[in-house]
Amino acid sequence: MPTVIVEKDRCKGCTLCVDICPYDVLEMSKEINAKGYFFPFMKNPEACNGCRHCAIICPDTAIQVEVKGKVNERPKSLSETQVHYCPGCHHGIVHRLVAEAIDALNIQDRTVGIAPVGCSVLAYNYFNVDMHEASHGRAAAVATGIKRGRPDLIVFSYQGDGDLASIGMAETVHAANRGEKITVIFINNAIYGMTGGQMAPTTLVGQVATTCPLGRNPDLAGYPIRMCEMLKELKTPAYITRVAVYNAKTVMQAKQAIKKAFDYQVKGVCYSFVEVLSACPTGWGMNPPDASRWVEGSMVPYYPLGEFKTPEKGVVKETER
Ligand SMILES: Cc1ncc(C[n+]2csc(CCOP(=O)(O)OP(=O)(O)O)c2C)c(N)n1
Repeated sequence: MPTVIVEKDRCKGCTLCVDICPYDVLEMSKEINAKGYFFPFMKNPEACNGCRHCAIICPDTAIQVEVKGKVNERPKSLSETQVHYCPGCHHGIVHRLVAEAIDALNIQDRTVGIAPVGCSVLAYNYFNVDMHEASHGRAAAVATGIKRGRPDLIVFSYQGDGDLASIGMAETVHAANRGEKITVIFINNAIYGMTGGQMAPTTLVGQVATTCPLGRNPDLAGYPIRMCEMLKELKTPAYITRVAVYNAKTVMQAKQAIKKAFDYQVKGVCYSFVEVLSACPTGWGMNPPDASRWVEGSMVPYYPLGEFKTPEKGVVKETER
């Protein structure tokens, strides 16, 4: 019988695992862990079929599922350090996917990540690769410098929507247009999370933020910027895609996209951009399962998922540039 193994002191009690389980196997404890959070346990072990959805959705890598003696391994490129993100924040899921891609491509010893300013400012603590901090919005410029100086390295930036699409918009557009051979992971949570939930360029029309308490008004703030749609109009960049991580299926699709974006760089193809629609339960004032549902129900209709540009489709070939 499969077993869900919970590292209870890593858990932040977000309940995403309980919510996602298709067989109602898990329940939250009545006691609290060392950090003061409730944590899941198997209330209904015989119902578990080992689908691993709970482990796939856990933002804190607190869950492993043992199926026929095999356990989902923690990626080598992810450090043991507990992420500081709020319960149910999707940053933790995306960190794991990035680390899994680095492991799968066997590039851990030559990968350099650029951490932004925003909630993921401490990303340098969470990846077992060389990391560089950039000032707010400047990750693309720092990545450009490192990649041009050391073309043998695999360079990625990890940036929020305030960092990448607001203060860093110019750097982003020009790095894409120059076709820098970097991989960009863009976390679109429709808000400035770190600074207290202010309106971002990506905040949806009508969405409440601390700087638009009546909801975003396009007469005053314009419409939310769709980065993939904008960047795909440039001739140069190779791979532009939008994914999400609100359920097991989308997490698996995001995993493929992130791996592809790194693989293109390994193969010498230019600029890859992966936008990940992400939940910010704290900034949105929602519980984590509702925040994940809000990504699906409110963000996806405005920010459709899918590939906008791929090198295979012949939009950019290295020799054409
Ligand atoms: C030059 C500069 N301007 C403004 C700030 C304040 N600031 C810090 S993080 C941030 C926005 C973060 O939002 P986002 O990039 O969307 O990331 P999130 O925190 O949501 O993950 C801002 C405006 C700063 N640190 N430096």
